[in-house]
Amino acid sequence: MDYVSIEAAQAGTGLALVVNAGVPGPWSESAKALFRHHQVPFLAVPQIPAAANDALVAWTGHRNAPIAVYPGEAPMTRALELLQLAERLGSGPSLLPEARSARIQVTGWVQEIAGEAGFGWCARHLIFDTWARQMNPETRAANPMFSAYGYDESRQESMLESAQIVFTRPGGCADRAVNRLPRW
Ligand SMILES: N[C@@H](CCC(=O)N[C@@H](CS)C(=O)NCC(=O)O)C(=O)O
Repeated sequence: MDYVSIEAAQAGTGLALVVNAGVPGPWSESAKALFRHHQVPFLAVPQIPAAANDALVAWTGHRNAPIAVYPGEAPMTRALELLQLAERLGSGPSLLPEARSARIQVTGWVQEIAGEAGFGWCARHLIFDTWARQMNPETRAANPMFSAYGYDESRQESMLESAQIVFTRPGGCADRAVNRLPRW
C-alpha cells in the first residue's frame, strides 16, 4: 500500500482514507474494499496501531482507523457513514437494495456486524482478552487500545455470547447480554 503523509492528504482535493498500517485491521480492509468497489480514488494515510497517533487526533479527532476525510465534511469513522459516503461519491453497482424493506435489512446487518456492540466489536474484545493474558501489567497499561476499546476481563463471557448470537440467533438480538452492559 502506498501511503501519503497527513500534510499531503490535507493538500489533496479528494478523499483521504486513514487505515491501519502494517496489519490487516478488519474495519480498514473493509473500508478500502468499499471505496475500491465504488471506484472512489483515495489517498491512504497510515494509522500506527497501538500508538497515540497524535497528529491524526489533531487532524481528525480520532486515534484509530479507518477514518474517511472528505473536503468540507466532518471526518467519518462508522461503517454506515463510510458506506453512505462511498455510495454518494462513487459509481458502479450500489451495495444497498432499492427496496426500503431490504435496505433496512442490509443496514441493520452492517450495524450488527461492524457497528458498536456488533459482532466485530465483541470479537475484538475476545482477541484483546487472549492478548492481555500474555502481557505484563506495565505493557498493557502502555497500550492505548485496551482502554480505547473498553477492555474488561469481566465482560469476556458476555462478549462471547454476544458475538455468537449475532449469527446463531439473529432474531434474539434485543436481549443480547451486551445491552445490559455499561456503555464504553
Ligand atoms: N471505527 C470503528 C472501529 C474501528 C476499529 O476497531 N479499528 C481498529 C482496527 S482492529 C484499530 O484501528 N486498531 C488499531 C488501534 O486502535 O490503534 C467503529 O467505530 O466501530
